[in-house]
Amino acid sequence: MGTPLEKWVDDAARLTKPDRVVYCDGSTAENERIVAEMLREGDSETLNEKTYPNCYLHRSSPNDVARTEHLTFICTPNKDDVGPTNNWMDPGAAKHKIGALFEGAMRGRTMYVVPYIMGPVNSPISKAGVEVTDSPYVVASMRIMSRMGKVALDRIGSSPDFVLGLHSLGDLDPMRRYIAHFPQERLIWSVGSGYGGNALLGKKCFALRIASYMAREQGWMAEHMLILGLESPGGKVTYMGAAFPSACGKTNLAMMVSALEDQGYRVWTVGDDIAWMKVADDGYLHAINPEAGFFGVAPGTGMLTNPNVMGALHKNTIFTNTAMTPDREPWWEGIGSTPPPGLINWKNEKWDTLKGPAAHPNARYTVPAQQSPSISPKWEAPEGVPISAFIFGGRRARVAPLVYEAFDWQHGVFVGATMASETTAAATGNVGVVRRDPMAMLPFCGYNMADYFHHWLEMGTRIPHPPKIFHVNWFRRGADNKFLWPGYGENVRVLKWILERVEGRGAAEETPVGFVPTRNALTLDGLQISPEAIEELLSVNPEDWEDDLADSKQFFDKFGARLPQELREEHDKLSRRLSTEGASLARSG
Ligand code: GTP
Ligand code: SPV
Ligand code: MN
Repeated sequence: MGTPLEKWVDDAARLTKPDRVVYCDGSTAENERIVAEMLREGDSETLNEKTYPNCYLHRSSPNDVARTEHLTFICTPNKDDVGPTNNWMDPGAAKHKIGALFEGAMRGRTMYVVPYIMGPVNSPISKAGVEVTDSPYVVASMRIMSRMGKVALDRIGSSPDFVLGLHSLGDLDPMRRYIAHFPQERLIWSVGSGYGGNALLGKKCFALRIASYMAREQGWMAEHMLILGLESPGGKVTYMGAAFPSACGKTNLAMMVSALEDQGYRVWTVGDDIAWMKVADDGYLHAINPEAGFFGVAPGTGMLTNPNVMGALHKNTIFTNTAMTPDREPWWEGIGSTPPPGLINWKNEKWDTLKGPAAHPNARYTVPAQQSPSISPKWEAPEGVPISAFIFGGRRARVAPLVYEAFDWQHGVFVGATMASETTAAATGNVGVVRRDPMAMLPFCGYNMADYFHHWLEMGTRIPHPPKIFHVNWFRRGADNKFLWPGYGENVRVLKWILERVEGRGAAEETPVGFVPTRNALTLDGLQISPEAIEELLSVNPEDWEDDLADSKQFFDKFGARLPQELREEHDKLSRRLSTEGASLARSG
């Protein structure tokens, strides 16, 4: 009796006891009702209807503004299967503990059943999910971020093949907040948070944590990567995937307005946060963007840094925790205008400088992908796009050069596995502390990261034309503590060198860490940057790298014998190359 979906929804309703259950069809009429409900809850308001039609500002609870990694759990029977970098709970114990918080949690509220597809509707790489939630903000956001409603319901039908997600705002008390994943059951339980990555369950919970688990079982990859196409003169487009940790520049790179447009280089956006990839018949790894919208960081986004994003945000957009001008327009630090008198901050107070930033540093916009002027004509291609380069990167004030290329796949996996980055406001906790964040997946890998490294090494043997692997760092600082590299649209200069390397051109110098562009290999015309800055940006300092190696060794040691031997090998090889280099520098110096 009833489909697997209906049965599961009945169970969820028995547990949470909502007043009403609404199956969402994704229609415009339904969205109007959802938005009205969102406005009625009092934490959202309508923005200027002339300049921002169909746009809303949502304010989340001040203690609920970012992902909470310490409250995020992977629940498998065996603790070793989640590894040293994940929080673990026994599935039974988790059901007991978190089940008590779901008990009656939707009393007096509406339970929305949100069926959705991650990925283009007709793509063989796509997957279905269902999120049950009592938050109209989550429903409205999921409608932007995924293919939601009837199209997903039709696909699921009477099949049991979908990822289940149960979400309730609960009482929003961080003491009663849990984001729990049960990968073996394809199940997510999230309670006590209304914030993006904790509450929009199709995104990090499904498309990365559950999907990475499935990908390993099934021989594909789910990665925290943007997907872009770099068009070169003549119109050829080369696709690249780039993994940077949260708030380290994926959206901005994927949507950049190229500084070399007049030379024929242009960037097309396929995705800005997540890539699902499978080996295709042509021997290339093909990537789809499982999402349908962008949940992007607002602060720092302006007409100077990213006109494409700014152009996309003037309609059908939900803003979260931005400030608002007296004209009811969204505002944030870095938007490009001075704060107008009468500005209301993200906490809904009259702002003054003593109150700190007017927008929360992790304020976000949720916008349909097709509104970006840079959206790729291939962004919904069912077969995905063939990936020629992987780019790892992070925020490193020191150590990592602007760009370098790994010697081969195994070395590239080592480069990804030893990535490190300064922490940001995208997660609660300290900001600006360097931590190891392998492949930008530290908070998102749904199983033991040692096994994840194995999977990466294994994939290398299965892809006839594997992507070349690079590492970038837009965030290196000079002695004055300022960024040495202008970033944003100028990053295309680095993409151009990467493209040249992929095509077997591009001048490079071999260093202990990999191939670095020779001093004149980067196209710098039209850019005001001193030769000294370029020198510093491209420099590889053996002493800094020795320190970094000691730190990555400590990180590797956490995994014990489960760490692939190949990574220890690469660590030793780098160590040897550095000491040879250090010795020859000492001789020549
Ligand atoms: P998540 O959505 O959290 O995964 O973040 P993301 O990786 O997409 O980062 P995003 O592009 O939103 O950028 C985060 C912050 O870094 C914003 O404040 C940007 O303005 C800033 N940023 C992005 N690219 C650059 C760059 O090339 N140089 C500098 N200096 N800042 C950048
Ligand atoms: C990130 O933190 O990497 C994000 C935002 O993309 S969230 O959806 O909250 O995870
Ligand atoms: Mn992200």
